[in-house]
Amino acid sequence: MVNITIDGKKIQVPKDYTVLQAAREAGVEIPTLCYLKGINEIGACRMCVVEVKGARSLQAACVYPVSEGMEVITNSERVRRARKVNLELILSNHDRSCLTCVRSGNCELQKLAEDLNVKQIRYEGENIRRPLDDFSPSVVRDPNKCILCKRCINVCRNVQEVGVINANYRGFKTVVSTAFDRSLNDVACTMCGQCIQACPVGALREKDSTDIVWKALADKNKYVVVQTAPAVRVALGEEFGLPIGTRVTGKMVTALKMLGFDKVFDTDTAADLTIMEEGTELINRIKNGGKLPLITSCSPGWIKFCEHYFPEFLDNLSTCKSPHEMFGAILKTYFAQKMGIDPANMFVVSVMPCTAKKFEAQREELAASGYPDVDAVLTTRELARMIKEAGIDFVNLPDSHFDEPMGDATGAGVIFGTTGGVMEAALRTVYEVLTGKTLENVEITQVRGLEGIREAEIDVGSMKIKAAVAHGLANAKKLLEMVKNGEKEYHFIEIMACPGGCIMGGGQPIVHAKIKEKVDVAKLRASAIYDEDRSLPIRKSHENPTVKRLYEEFLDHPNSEKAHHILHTHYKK
Ligand code: HC0
Ligand code: SF4
Repeated sequence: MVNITIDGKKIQVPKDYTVLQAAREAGVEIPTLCYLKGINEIGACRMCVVEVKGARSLQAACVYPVSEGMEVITNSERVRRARKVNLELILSNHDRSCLTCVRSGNCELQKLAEDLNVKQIRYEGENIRRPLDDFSPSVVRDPNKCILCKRCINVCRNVQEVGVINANYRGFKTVVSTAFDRSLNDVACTMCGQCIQACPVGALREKDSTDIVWKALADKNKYVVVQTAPAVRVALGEEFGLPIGTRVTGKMVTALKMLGFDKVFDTDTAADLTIMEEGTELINRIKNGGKLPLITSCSPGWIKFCEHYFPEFLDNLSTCKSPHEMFGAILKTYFAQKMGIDPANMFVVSVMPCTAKKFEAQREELAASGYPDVDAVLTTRELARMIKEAGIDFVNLPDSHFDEPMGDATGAGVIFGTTGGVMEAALRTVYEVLTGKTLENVEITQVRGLEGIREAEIDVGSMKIKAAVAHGLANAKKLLEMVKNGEKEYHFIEIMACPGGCIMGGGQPIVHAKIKEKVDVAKLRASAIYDEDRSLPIRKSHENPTVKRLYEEFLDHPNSEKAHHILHTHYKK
């Protein structure tokens, strides 16, 4: 421990602390912009400058280490002036079309300008106009709004270990871009959207699909169906000021009905269907000497990562489509027949916490009826924008239920939304199928938690299933390397591209860096997911009445020829 003084306040802090950490512990507020705890601590924006007695120049608190006897001043005339000049310089070279920016109201730069009382910009930058990169189906990059904080670069490189974006050129010409300034669509980007989550401003955002959804809703010839992913219901409320981890399932359904969707369904139902198909696939691969480990295939960011970086594992992927794609395929076949609707006139919208799902929906492999299984994907944020645009008072809405005849979902389906959930849901079913016994305690806690890689051995009758879970692509890479080297052997692996799983997807509400520093967003959203599981009367996928009826009336049995045709696919090298 060392003794330091901040603004006259004497405190003791660990000797490996930075001045910023010490100040925040002492309750002293220092503004930050490029700082993102644990991810981007590079002192680039110089918004956190402070005076350190004895040091000639001002120091960036986020990188300056504490030392015994240090005296720090965070709020002098000199400090305030320097911060303001730095901020004005950043603003002088920033596209300030704030009124029409998707991040207006949730922009860290805008907030800082307000907090630092910036009322004019005394400098006029050269303002080089750069082209927008909107060729990716998932992520739009606007270099004119970029403030070069490098948070996106570090998330992509260190958390996802993809590293497709970097700082190109030098000095005033510096731009965050890809190698040779190609589009994100033309490099090995996984479309995970974690860079959007890290961006403090509007330089990175999702490709907007609200217009095509409004258009479909207005088209009298279209039967427009919407489904909502497990993770959306525990985060959508944040867009309307509700606390992180608030469950808004019933309000969300009401809002979707008010927006004019003909049917509102739950992707959780299809998650249960996925468990039937994927659980059967696992049992078959184990019994018949098939390719192991079986690896989950529901996270499209992970699939794209596998295609680019680990093609040798493509045959390990489950052939199951992801749940929302399965649902789309069922809607345009079974449901369309049942309702007497031509699938050509059906428009399926998925509301997802994910940007990669926009890319997935466009994949040619995923069109069982001859039409795309899913026509449009909205992120959680885009749905919130549509609700606001329609003038709906979301917070005060009453609850509604998902529509029949596909309205049943189980707790197993909802836990898909957090890391470890697919594994737990699968094990709940596989255990009962293989042993013929009832699983008394459905909560398989060995696979829960937020450790990057988790392992479990589950007794199922006469055999043990060796399982592993990884979330975040750096962890996925680590796990796959171990499997490749023969260091580890498993029957079943769950991989989710985003750290925390879908609850922390690239399409979820964006939480300010300062809040992320104080609260564990993933933990709060995950516990809401587990609460929802506990609140449901059925918690095992194979007990879902809608799924049972689907097999009786249409699919025959899990992994049947028909199920293979409609619900499965194959990702090729
Ligand atoms: Fe997920 Fe899904 S759980 S990928 O994480 O499997 O995006 O929430 O909708 O499809 O169900 C995302 C979340 C889904 C799918 C489901 C799966
Ligand atoms: Fe990197 Fe993911 Fe952003 Fe692509 S979407 S640039 S992989 S963080």
